[in-house]
Amino acid sequence: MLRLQARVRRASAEGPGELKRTASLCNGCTNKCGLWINTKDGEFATLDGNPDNAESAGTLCARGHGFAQMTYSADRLTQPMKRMENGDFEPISWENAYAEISEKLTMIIAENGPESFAFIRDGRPAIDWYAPRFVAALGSANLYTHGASCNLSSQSAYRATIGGGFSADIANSKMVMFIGRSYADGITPSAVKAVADLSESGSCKIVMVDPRYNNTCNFADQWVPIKPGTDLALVLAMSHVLISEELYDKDFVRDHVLGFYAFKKEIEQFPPEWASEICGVPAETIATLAHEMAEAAPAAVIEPSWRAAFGCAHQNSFMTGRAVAAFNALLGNYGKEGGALLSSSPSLGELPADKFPNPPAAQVGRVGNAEYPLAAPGMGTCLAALQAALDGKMKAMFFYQSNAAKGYANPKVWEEGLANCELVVDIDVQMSETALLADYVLPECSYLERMEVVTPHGGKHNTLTLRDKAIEIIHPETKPVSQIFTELSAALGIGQYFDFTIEDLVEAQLASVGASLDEIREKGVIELPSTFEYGTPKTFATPSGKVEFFSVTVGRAGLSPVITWQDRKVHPEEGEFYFVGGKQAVHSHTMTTSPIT
Ligand SMILES: Nc1nc2c(c(=O)[nH]1)N[C@H]1C(S)=C(S)[C@@H](COP(=O)(O)OP(=O)(O)OC[C@H]3O[C@@H](n4cnc5c(=O)[nH]c(N)nc54)[C@H](O)[C@@H]3O)O[C@H]1N2
Ligand SMILES: Nc1nc2c(c(=O)[nH]1)N[C@H]1C(S)=C(S)[C@@H](COP(=O)(O)OP(=O)(O)OC[C@H]3O[C@@H](n4cnc5c(=O)[nH]c(N)nc54)[C@H](O)[C@@H]3O)O[C@H]1N2
Ligand code: SF4
Ligand SMILES: [Mo]
Repeated sequence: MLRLQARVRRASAEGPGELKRTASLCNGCTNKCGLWINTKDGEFATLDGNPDNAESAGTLCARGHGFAQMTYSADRLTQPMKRMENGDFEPISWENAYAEISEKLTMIIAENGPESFAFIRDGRPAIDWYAPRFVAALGSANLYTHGASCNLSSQSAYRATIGGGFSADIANSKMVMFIGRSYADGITPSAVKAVADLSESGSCKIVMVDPRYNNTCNFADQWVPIKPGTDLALVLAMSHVLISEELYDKDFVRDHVLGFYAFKKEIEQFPPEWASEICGVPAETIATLAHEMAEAAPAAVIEPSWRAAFGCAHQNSFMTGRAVAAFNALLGNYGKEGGALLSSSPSLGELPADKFPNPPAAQVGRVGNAEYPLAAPGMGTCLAALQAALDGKMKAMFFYQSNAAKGYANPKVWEEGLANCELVVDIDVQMSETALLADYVLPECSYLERMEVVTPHGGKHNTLTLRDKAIEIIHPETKPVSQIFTELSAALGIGQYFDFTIEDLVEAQLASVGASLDEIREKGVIELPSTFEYGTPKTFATPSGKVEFFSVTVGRAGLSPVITWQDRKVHPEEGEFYFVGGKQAVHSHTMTTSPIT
């Protein structure tokens, strides 16, 4: 665990000396909240939320404040480490680490093909730029996020049903239903503020569907306790009410839905009384919720949720995601004020090909694509890579900023899979459980000590944000991700794809949209032209261009093409309990909780 409190070394924010501020993004979790890092005499002093950041709007959570201190933590990795035959780790120079890793990886790929190498990471800006390039330059397509332990199922379901993700326009909603999503526990600070403001305004009915009374229930008008893993029954029954009582948006369905009649027929068998038996929510409550949502539509929405309820946890998570997307379609709320807004992201322009040549696309498919054809392509399923390792086919695995062996569930199986590999490399800031199973551990400098690629954000505003370097590197043998990939690639003979500094890259990215480094440093954000406007989308990015209540693609993958009931896989025996997982507001996954000695 990164021990933060006792070892804080902060320049006093008060007293003589000027505070210098540097634009950055928090690295305490996936949210990437915008920050100003205040330093004095080269040391971290304080940080402030950046009010110009369109997503976090100046808000930060307690973790964000505390996490900055990790830079000075005594538990940081300070030099590259190599696991010896007896299992102990010993320091190794960067030069030797690069040389040994390169030799082993080159041999593995030569003997077993590029499909025997996989890269798994927590999808964040820098690595999202470097890893695809690195993996492709080696001829592999095996790039995965940690999504299989987060929201791969719901994201894949939204992709199959509406062509991509969506957000809930809660500030303008008259009724919002959260299904297993707690802003105040699985914190997004700006969202906590939004839901608190909404609660105070009294203009919106907030419904919280959760087996436990989570911390966001304090802002809710109604808590709907439900049996874990049965949310699909609730959503199908609410759909049944809308359709059987003709309360759905008929114009939207006529123009934008594929498979409505198949779905209508299918869910005749799923009235509230049926669902009540399964999910434990009284039939009258289900019917009333459906009536109220219809009344408030189109300014009514089921929020997309994130992890626990149907992000990945249950066998029916994918089907639940489809049903949620379909219910929103019945409300006719896509693109509408207070409804469900389709996700979008601005693109940067092309980078000059002479300086930033693109590696050719891999000739082999990604391991797992055949077995899991519905997995969102930007994520893939790392469980397929693990299975290949267990089967002896995946020989080399790289991890970046992700602790699979502790946090992705089934740690013993990960341990077994990694033990089967001939080469495991982990890039981390501390000796995580995955690092402990690696052959080489490469220490990154902390996020205060590095500049990273520019990050585009979409939504109502199109913006670019920057994580800039706020302080000099403290431990001289730690390096930023950009430098690690440039140097490792050179050792691997693929250096031509990384022959630039991070400053070159950031400047080229900014130039591609007519912006400059000085400009983004001044506000920490650059506003790009916005294309957002309310209104029903003309088309959805699905094969039919419609919201697919019936999907040929899903049918081909061996699942029911029409959205229907599917049970959770495991049920407690008599005398056993359901296991419900959830975030704690003060912790970030394993990185603040796992005991490392
Ligand atoms: N029981 C349970 N399991 C869960 C969850 C849960 O709620 N309960 N949540 C799930 C979810 S939603 C997710 S997204 C996953 C997340 O799972 P992971 O992606 O594994 O995230 P963490 O556990 O936070 O591990 C992040 C790792 O990155 C390292 N790190 C921190 N800063 C840096 C840096 O600057 N550079 C580098 N290179 N490394 C850094 C940390 O030391 C840590 O080892 O966990 C999932 N697992
Ligand atoms: N404090 C903190 N905040 C974080 C993170 C963190 O590590 N720590 N990580 C970030 C990340 S990566 C993510 S993915 C998000 C996750 O954000 P959330 O998805 O909101 O987080 P969870 O806490 O995993 O789950 C939310 C709620 O789902 C409930 N739940 C569990 N099972 C079920 C079920 O079957 N049905 C229903 N209806 N409810 C259920 C739990 O009781 C919990 O209150 O949080 C982000 N914010
Ligand atoms: S939610 Fe908290 S920990 Fe996560 S990025 Fe924002 S401030 Fe950092
Ligand atoms: Mo997550």
